Parts: sequence; C-alpha cells; structure tokens
Amino acid sequence: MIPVIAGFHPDPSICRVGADYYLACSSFEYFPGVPIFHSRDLVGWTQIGNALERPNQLRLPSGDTSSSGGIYAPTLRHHDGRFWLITTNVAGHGNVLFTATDPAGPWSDPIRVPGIAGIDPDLAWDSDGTCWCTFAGVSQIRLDPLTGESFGAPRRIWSGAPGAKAPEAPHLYRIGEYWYLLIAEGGTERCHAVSIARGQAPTGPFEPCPANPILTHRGTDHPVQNTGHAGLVQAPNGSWWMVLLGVRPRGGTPGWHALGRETFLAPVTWTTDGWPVVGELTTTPPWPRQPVTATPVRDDFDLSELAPQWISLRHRPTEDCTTKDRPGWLTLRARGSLDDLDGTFVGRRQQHLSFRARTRIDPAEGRCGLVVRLDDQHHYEIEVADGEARVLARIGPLHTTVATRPVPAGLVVLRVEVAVTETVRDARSGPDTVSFGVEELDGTLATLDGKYLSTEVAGGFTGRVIGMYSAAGTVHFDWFDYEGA
Ligand code: 6LW
Repeated sequence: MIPVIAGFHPDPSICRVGADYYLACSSFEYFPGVPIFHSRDLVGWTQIGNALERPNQLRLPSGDTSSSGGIYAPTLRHHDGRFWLITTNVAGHGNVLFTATDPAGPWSDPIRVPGIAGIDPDLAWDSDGTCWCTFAGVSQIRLDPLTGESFGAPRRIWSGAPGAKAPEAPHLYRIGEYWYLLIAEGGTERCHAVSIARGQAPTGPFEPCPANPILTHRGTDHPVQNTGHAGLVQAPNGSWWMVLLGVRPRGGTPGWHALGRETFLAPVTWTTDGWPVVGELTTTPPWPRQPVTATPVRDDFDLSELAPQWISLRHRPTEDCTTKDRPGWLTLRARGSLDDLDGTFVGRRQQHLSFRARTRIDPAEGRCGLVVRLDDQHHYEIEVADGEARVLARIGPLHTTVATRPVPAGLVVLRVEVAVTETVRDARSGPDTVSFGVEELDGTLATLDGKYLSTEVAGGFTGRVIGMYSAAGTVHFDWFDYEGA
C-alpha cells in the first residue's frame, strides 16, 4: 500500500473548496515550513508552495530548535472567502495563525495566539460566526482569529479512551445534525489510533463513538503502521474520506521506517445511527484520476527561485544559498558543518523506498557533498575536498570515515543509491542499504545499513531528506537528480 503523499509529510490537514482539495503538513526544523498541496482527486497531489516562507513567518533559532522541534501539526481551513492556517512553533513562539486568499501564497504575517496552551490547534466556526480553537488535551477556547485574542479559560472537552496516552490532533466538524470531534490517541508510534465523539454543540458535551477507535493498525501485520492523526473531507459527490499519517516499517525486528510519517487516504462510510466507519487504505477512489504535474528527475537550478520541495535547516539566508551567483547553478556558502544545527544544506524528502540521487559539483576550494539526513545526529554522506572523496557516517555520538578515494580535479558527480532489502535474513536485517559512489570512479565506495537512519533508531518526528551541503567554503551545484525506483 502506497501513500498519496509519500515521504516525510505527517499530520495532514485537509479542506475542499469546490473541486479543489488542499492539504498542509508539519515541517519541524526545516525552512520553508508547512508544505501546501493541491489535488482534484485526493490521490494525485502537487506541492503548490510552503505557507511559511519568509523569515518573519518562521523563526527557528538554532539554540531553541532541536531536530523534530519547530513546526508541529497545522490545521488548514477555508472560511468566509479565505484560507486559514494555524500551527504551533514549539521553538518558543507558540501558536500562530496565518491567512491567505490563495493557498499557494503569499500567506499573511503571523498572528500570535498566546491564549492556547497546547499543540495541534484546530479552527472551527459556529453558524453564528463564533470561532472555536480546539487543541491537544483535548481543550477548547473561543478565539478571534483576526487578532489572535482568546476569551475565557480553556475548557477540557474530551480525553479519548480512558487511560490512553496523548489525546491530540483534534479536528471539530459540523456534519449533519452533530458536531464531530475527531482525535488521535495512543501516541504517534505503533499504538496510534483515531477516535471520534459527537455532540449537539461545538462545545459539547461529547458522546464517544461506541466503535472507538475508528482506525488503528496496532497489533496487526498491516504493512502500514502507526496510523493516526487524521482529517476528514467530503467529496463533491457526497462521499467522505479520511487523510491520515502512517509509516512503512521494513526489515526485521522491530521494523524500521526511514521515510518518516507519510500521508495516506481511506474511504469513510456512515452507520445508520451516524457514526463514521473507516475503510481500508486506498489509492483508487471511484472517479477518474486527474492529471498531475510530475516532478522532473533533474533540477538544473535554472530558475531564480528554488522549487517548493527544496528545504533547508532552520533558515535559508540568500547570501548562503542562491541560484543567482552563477546562472544555472546552485551556490552554497558554508555556515558550518552538517553537525552544526543550521549548516548550509538544501535537500528534498526521500519519497521512494528505493531511489538514486546524483549531483554534479564544482567543489572549488570548498568541502561539500551529498547527504542522506535523518536528523542532526544521524546522517551518511559522501563529500569531496582536497582531491579526495570520503564517505562519512554519523550515528548518535559516533563519527566514522567509512571510505576514502582520490578523485580527479574539477567537476565531479556524486551518487547515492538506496535499495530496499527484499529478503529479511534475520531479525536484525535492516530496511534498506545506502550506497555511495563517484560517477568518475568505478564501483561503489561504501554500502551502509539504512536502519541507523530510521526513526526507530534516531527517534523524532521527521524522515529522511536527501540533500546537498557545503561544510567549508563556497561551492556550486550544476544539477541534482532524484529518481525513485
Ligand atoms: C503532532 C501530534 C503528532 O503535533 O505528532 O502524530 C506531533 N501526531 O499530533 C508532531 O507531528
């Protein structure tokens, strides 16, 4: 079963305007933040931008933003002729709200919402225009979304199953005669689940669904695990759908997932007494597929702006990262190494279990390379400097040089290939292998077990990102290819 948005795209929040669906995801320590997607069929999604792309919209100070810190789950809504996006910056700025007339941007400057003391804020409007913000816990407060002012004290409205940990990701919907409160519970690991309650008013009281949890894969051998953090949407034909996050663990025990939490789709039907029933994950809804623009394999860096899928660490000052210095090339100026929290890095999410990425580099006097990054402390890379190519691995506190090989002077093409492990030989078999090479040299410099770049080893909320970096000096990248297998 494949996701509808593959790679590290967790906490999907969805809304529909006419024939168009829009979806937003969390982005953590990466800049720009909150990728925004568009679809016409719920299966083919195109990234149309990032909501938080200006420094005044997204501050991720390195001292306060550890890996998996920063931007947590957003809620995306369309109300009263505009789009609303609310999210939490756990790097100290708390809950912030943005508006836009076009979801591709530009989004407004942030409106701070200091009265919300929790993550996963949701927005819902009553028929009289009152705005309710519901957040993890699960608590609720009345809000003026234009100013960020909240009124009264937050009120606890539901906590999901008694004793279940982490009641979070609330979304409140008016459907028919009820207000439905959808939440995630059990934590975002193997016990993750989706539950629902309903009431006559947006403030409750809420009656839990007798069939809760309405979705979980815990304790099953389903290839998609950790399913939870969901959103509901109704299609123009009246059918209902759920988007949710899930992971694809592979290999032996405990199963390692490397691509982070991805976005999946499931159909929803309703019982005669008005409770939702979630069907099997799918990529084939009952309508014709709409064409989507495929992302080209190669980015030649011919445009003056980087395409929206490119992300950097915590910020991206144009003086350190630009396509304007040398037309047709991406220039990176080192701020520090990959172990520095805001090292100069431009990458894209790994979206296929197996793939090959290559980049053509002019290392000049610098030290630079191609990295597979799970987080600050878990990454493998191949870099060139001083006439040598080196494969380096960082796993937690351990740094190792795995291989070195002289390279000819001048331009070089660095390559990484990730291949899924098809045969699990024993309980410790990893999910995939990561191999590095230089196109100008024969063979592979090194092949490493991918399990050390997985969430089960590293922890956290993100997934692998494949990128280019400069660790010393000013370097130029002619192109970058990413080809999923
Ligand atoms: C998010 C929470 C969760 O805010 O993980 O899976 C947190 N759900 O709802 C970070 O993504």
